[in-house]
Amino acid sequence: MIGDRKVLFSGMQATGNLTLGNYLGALKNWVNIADEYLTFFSVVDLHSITVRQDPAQLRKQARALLTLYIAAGLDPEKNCIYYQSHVSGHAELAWILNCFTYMGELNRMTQFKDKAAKHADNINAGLFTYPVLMAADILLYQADVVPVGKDQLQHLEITRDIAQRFNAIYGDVFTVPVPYVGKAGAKIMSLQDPAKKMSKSDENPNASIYLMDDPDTILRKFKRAVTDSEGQILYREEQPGIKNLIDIYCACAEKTPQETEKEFEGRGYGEFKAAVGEAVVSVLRPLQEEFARLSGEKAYLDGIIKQNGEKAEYYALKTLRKVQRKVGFPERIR
Ligand code: ATP
Ligand code: LTN
Repeated sequence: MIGDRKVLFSGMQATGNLTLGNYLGALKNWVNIADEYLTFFSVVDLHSITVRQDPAQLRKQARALLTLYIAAGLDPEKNCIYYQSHVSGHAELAWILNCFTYMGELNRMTQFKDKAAKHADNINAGLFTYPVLMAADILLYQADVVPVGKDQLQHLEITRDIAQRFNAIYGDVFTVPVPYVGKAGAKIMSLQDPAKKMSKSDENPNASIYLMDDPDTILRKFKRAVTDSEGQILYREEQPGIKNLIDIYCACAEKTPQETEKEFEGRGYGEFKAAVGEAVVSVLRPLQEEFARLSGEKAYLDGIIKQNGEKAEYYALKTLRKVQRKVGFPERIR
């Protein structure tokens, strides 16, 4: 809480091209619930460098991501949209929280295990302590609610543990946050392997729909999506490919799985896949148009970046100073 307002924090890494999974699992929910909260939406570029990045590319992607937050419908006058690296409190609090987090806890994180396996040549300490930086992001703003996709729930759990541990020693310093997972689209799966989540780092471009894909590409990828030979459009675990397509359709067309089953009863996969493709195209088209328009507004975006960076810093410092005092760092003499 800040004053009498509940706080919402979330972020995304500026790595690679965003997928439909990122949009339906995270960004779309942010837009839906933002009005109820004092919000902070960060482009978490500090997290991005846990995996090796090309500097020019990272800068470009971070700017594109920030632009996309706005294009998706987050008004930057009302929502604090900013770069994590512009607020040094994230790294400072992360250091302190590192000293309240156990190796054993971090060892259990499945994202670490997955990423370590994927980047066996660069298993750096930042990759290992990634969840602590994420905890710092959230706790720095006294966030009550953190909208994320299902894959991030374990990180939310460790954030809560760290906050509670710290509070138990020093009194009520941090708000203990709860995750918010949207109803539809919480876990969009790969179009080529419905057992795997759709991921921006997937090597097979046909596995993911990218937010900037053109309509033909989107329709083609859905046409090629891996399904089964059951031939019925039913929402059940035995048909993971079709279930995933129903999830996507429901999230884009604002329908329930039951309504979708009924709508496509007796119709073939080809027809259904085309309908899913069309639903996705209609959701992405306005987003792409707004993104293109905003990208040309350089001065406007620069103003937002400066203004919101300062706003974030203001709130971040409040918590940081309190934490520094609590752990026993000397008072600052001005
Ligand atoms: P990477 O593939 O590089 O690990 P990612 O695609 O998982 O990245 P993140 O930046 O780690 O993307 O995640 C941003 C947000 O999108 C998080 O809230 C995450 O839960 C959500 N998200 C990512 N992939 C999916 C998905 N397939 N379905 C639903 N939500 C997702
Ligand atoms: N780890 C998250 C990105 C992230 C985040 C956060 C999400 C970094 N800090 C704070 C919510 C709140 C991911 O999506 N991979």
